[in-house]
Amino acid sequence: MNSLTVMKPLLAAISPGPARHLAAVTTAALLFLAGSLQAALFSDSWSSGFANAGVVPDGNPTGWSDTRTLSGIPDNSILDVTVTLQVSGGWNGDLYAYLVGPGGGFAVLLNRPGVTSSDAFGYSDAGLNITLDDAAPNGDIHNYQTVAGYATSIANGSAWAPDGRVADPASVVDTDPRTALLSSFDGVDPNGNWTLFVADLSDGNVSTVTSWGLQIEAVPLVVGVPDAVNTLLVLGVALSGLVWFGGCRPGQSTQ
Ligand SMILES: [Ca+2]
Ligand SMILES: [Ca+2]
Repeated sequence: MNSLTVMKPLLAAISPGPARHLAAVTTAALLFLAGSLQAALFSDSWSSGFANAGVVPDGNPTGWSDTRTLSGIPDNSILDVTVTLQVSGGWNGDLYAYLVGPGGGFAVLLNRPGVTSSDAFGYSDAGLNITLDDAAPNGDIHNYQTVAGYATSIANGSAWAPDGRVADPASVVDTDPRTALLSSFDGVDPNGNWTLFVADLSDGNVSTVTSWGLQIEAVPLVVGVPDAVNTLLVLGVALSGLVWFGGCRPGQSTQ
C-alpha cells in the first residue's frame, strides 16, 4: 500500500479548523513514520568455534557456554526473539539451558525436560533439533512427550515454547511457574553479547551442542524523541493495517 495515498483521505476526514488540521497533520506524519519503520529480521546461527567442541560436561553444574557478539544491527528495539538449538546424544532430561542477552534479558530454554514430582530423571531421548518461540503451537518443551508425534517434532526443527521455569534445575518440577520466556528480550537493543548456557545435571549420558542460532525481529526507535512517541510508532508498525483502514472513510478503498 502506498502510505501517501492513504494520508489524503485521513487529512480530508478531519477538517476544517486550524487546530484540527494541525492534529491531523501530526497524526498523519506519525502514521507515515510508523509505516516507513519496517520491522527487520536478523538471523544467524553458529555450529563451530565451540568450547570443548560443544561437549557439555556430564553431571556438572559448571556447564558449557557460548557467547556471540552482535553488532551493526540498525534496528535497536527487539519485537521478538526466536532461538534454534541442536543437541546430539545424551539424556534430554539431564539438560538445563538458558539464554542471556544484552541489557540483562534472560530466558530459560530447557529445565530438565520431563522432570515432574514423580519422575526425577525426566525424558530419556537423546538429542534435540528444535526452534524455541514463546508462541509455538506445540507448547511447553518441558512436557514434549505429551504431544503426539514428539519423536519427530523434537528432531526436525519444529517450534516449541521455551521452558521458562527459573526454579533450581536440581529441584524443578513441571508445575513450577514459567516466567523467564523469550519476551524478556522485548524492547532491548539486540547489539551486544548473547550467551547460550547449557548444563547436564545428572551423571551418565553426554550431550553435545552442535548448533544454535538467533532470529531477532526488531524495529528502529527514533533517537531524540520521547518514549511515548516511539511507543506510538512501534504500535503503528504492529497495527498499521488496522490504522490505515481506520484512516479511510467508508466507501474509500485502502488499496
Ligand atoms: Ca515469538
Ligand atoms: Ca548426563
